[in-house]
Amino acid sequence: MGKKPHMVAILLLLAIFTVACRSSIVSETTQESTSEKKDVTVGFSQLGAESDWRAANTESMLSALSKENGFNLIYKNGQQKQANQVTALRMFIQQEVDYIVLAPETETGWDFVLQEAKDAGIPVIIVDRRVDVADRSLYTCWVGSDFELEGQKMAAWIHEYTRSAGIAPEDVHIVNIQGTLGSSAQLGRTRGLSNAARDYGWDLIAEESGEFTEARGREVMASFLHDYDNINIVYCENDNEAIGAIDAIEAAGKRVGSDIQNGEIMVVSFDGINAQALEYLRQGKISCIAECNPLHGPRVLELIETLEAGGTPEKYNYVPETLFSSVPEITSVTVDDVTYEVDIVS
Ligand code: GZL
Ligand code: ZN
Repeated sequence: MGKKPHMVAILLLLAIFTVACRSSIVSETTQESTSEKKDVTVGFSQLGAESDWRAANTESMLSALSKENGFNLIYKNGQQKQANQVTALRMFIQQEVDYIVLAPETETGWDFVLQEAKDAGIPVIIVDRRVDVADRSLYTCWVGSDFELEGQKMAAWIHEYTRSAGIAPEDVHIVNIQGTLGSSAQLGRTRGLSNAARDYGWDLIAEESGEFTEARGREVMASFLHDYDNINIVYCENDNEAIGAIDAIEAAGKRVGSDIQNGEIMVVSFDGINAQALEYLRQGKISCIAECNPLHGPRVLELIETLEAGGTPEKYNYVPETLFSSVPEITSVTVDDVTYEVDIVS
């Protein structure tokens, strides 16, 4: 009898040991299979290479969707042409990628190709600018900036500045060097300014697209200076345009700065990526920059990981952004009863 209990104990221990080993073997094999997890194939269509913002965005996306992170990335650059992006998306569909990531040049014209992606069962993630499609189920989710809020914050900053400087609204003479017409960044920033000009009674003299580039920004500013002699604020819808505009203003023998009362022309801008623009901000040549964060790579990685795990990400994922300014007196702005801090740089 004495023998029996020991035997039972030994058998029991043996059984426990066997189960433990099996589970560790099982976890190793599942461990192994996860390490051999099939790479996720992503087709990424970037709109172009027009600005420093775009370069930083591309860099962020490519380093996030890397081989080390388990991705097989097919990257196509559309060279500022939607037709090239549509061709790229059709190629991704043909190659049966697992996901399509699209940074669209402009908002419209995507319904047919996104329907083809949906019919092929390929989820589409939109990055940065928006797509304006009749059926929003054609894309799984979007990550980017609230462009109209960027414009509203900048307009609120201009209102704070001109009011505290004692400049009457009718003496605020603004020109807008717009971004690529039809892009979400242009539509939102333009709306933010034009609605504020209407509400505050500013003189919004003219608006024309500078295509988010330095060269066009310079040309558009030169033509504005040729046609109008009362400009005192230049609203540039990105930093590259602002750099070109400052060149044109100084070439015309005028000064840029915040001292509007003494004939300086104030320049404000968007992005906050370009080193030259940040240097101009410190020097006071640019008075305020609304941050537009380009680092969407990690955010897209997280969205894909959520989808891979069978989760449902938020449909619209906005990134938080601030204002940078070299004018110390204005430390915050309020838009629709929400107050936003201003980062004062010196
Ligand atoms: C904004 C982005 C814009 C940047 C420009 O998210 O789409 O395009 O503001 C870029 O610099 O060219
Ligand atoms: Zn003339």
